[in-house]
Amino acid sequence: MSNSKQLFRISKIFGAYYEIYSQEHGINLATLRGKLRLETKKDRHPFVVGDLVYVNKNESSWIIDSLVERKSILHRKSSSKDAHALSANADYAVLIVSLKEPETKSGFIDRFLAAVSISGMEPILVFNKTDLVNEDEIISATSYYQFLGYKIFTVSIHVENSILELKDFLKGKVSFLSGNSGVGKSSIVNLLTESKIQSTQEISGSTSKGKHTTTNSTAIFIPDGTVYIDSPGIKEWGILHLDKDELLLSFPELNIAREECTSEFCCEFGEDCKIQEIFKELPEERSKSMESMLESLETPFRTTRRDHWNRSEKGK
Ligand SMILES: Nc1nc2c(ncn2[C@@H]2O[C@H](COP(=O)(O)OP(=O)(O)O)[C@@H](O)[C@H]2O)c(=O)[nH]1
Ligand SMILES: [Mg+2]
Repeated sequence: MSNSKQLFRISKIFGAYYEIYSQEHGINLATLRGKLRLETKKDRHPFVVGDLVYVNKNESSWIIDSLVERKSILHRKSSSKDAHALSANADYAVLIVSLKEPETKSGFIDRFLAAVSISGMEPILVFNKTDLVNEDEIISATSYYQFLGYKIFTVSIHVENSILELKDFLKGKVSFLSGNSGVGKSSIVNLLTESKIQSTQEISGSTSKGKHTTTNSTAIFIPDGTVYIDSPGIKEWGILHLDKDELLLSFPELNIAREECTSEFCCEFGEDCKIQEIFKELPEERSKSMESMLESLETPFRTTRRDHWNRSEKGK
């Protein structure tokens, strides 16, 4: 009797069921081993989409036995009740940004970059809809992020082959894809996966199995080994899981000042603080972002906003 453990990746989570994938066995449904289920009673979803797990086959059913240590995990947290792990083990956290219709605000980008900075993933910014703006507008939206050292792509679904460079870059890697609604994420996922079934693939939260879904991320597997983890539209990147120091360090500009700072445990942000000095020199949009995020940390509940996740949690 073969009882050897097989390595799978979690591709979807719904209720007590996990959709798991391996190249050898394809997509299967699995449940948790009883003991694991007891250990994790409080936290109903001990696993996150992207997790690698060892799974046993018990007659005809797959039972998840254990979790492989994560190399990265991305969270967002807008309030004590609204906190989610979005994806684990991705190499890249990709934000699809729209240059126009709708224009993604830099405050949103900066929150994303802050959340990703403690995830173990490399942030990638994809500026979409280049066809709707001129060259100067593209440069003005992207150049500062490029200057800070972030990996940037500029694409349009209407410019033939413009996503090939991105596709090539993501090849063989695990990428978490996000963006606020309307930016063109589904269109880009379709081009990356060369399929038109993306929008129909999304699991509806109203099925009995979908009812207890706490994460709607879905992994998509390409035969060449590339993995895309698609997320539902995210309205706000809550950064309450960061402490103040992590937030400051998430700004490469301030990070430099922080390194030069001699009073290692201060961070009071006082009068003759080096960080404060650099802070004054930040471009207006960046300093607004930081101020807004610092304010979120100080008065966390003022910024709480109901969004997609909250709604899907209702009626439990
Ligand atoms: N002009 C232009 N429209 C785009 C582009 N990418 C997506 N769109 C349009 O933007 C709208 C939203 O796209 P969709 O992929 O559904 O965005 P999602 O909400 O992020 O998944 C659709 O009408 C798309 O046709 C682009 O590069 N240029
Ligand atoms: Mg979409």
